[in-house]
Amino acid sequence: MTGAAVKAALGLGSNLGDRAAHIAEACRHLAQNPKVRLLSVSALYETDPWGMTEQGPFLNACAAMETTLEPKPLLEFCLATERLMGRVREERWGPRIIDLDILIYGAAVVKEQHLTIPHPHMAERGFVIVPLAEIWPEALIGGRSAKALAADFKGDPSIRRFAPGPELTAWTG
Ligand code: A4P
Ligand code: MG
Repeated sequence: MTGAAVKAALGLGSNLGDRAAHIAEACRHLAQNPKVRLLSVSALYETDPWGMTEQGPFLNACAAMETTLEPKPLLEFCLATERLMGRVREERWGPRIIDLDILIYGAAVVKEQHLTIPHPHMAERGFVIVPLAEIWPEALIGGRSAKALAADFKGDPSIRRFAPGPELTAWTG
């Protein structure tokens, strides 16, 4: 990876098929992108569906990385990875084999038609904040740290630690 790298965080979610395998595969794609250095991936959390509640539980995780991709190419990469993995877009907030969201990109604030960073509503979503706080506790969201925001979800039964995150060494050396 050459050039100025920015620290960024992605949120990963899956609620169809082998959810853990889908999250691991998405991380492998990230790790294998020459413009990305994957720093860490959180544990997997099983979380009750938010928004559209008539669907199976999610596995959620967060990944921290350094990247020389600008926000738009990073979004393109996320969408391409979702497509490659066979995601079909049906209803908003509906079931999906993989969802990759850009949560934070350095200190950037982006408000474009197809890209909003920081990811909207993340501070209110335990399924985002709890795994993010695990790997990047000092990340700032609306002036508060991920660690401070995660404290609000302590003991929340809708967010359950499920399994360790994927092993990164196989891809990152
Ligand atoms: N988009 C805008 N900003 C971003 C960003 N920062 N990162 C655009 C990624 N994408 C971004 O997303 C629609 C479009 O959002 C993308 O094409 C991109 O241009 P999508 O993934 O196709 O649609 P979606 O995910 O169904 O809708 P939305 O509004 O993004 O939903 P969310 O907020 O991602 O919520 N419950 C649990 N427990 N765990 C979950 O992971 N996820 C959702 C989806 C609902 N309930 C959940 C979970
Ligand atoms: Mg999404």
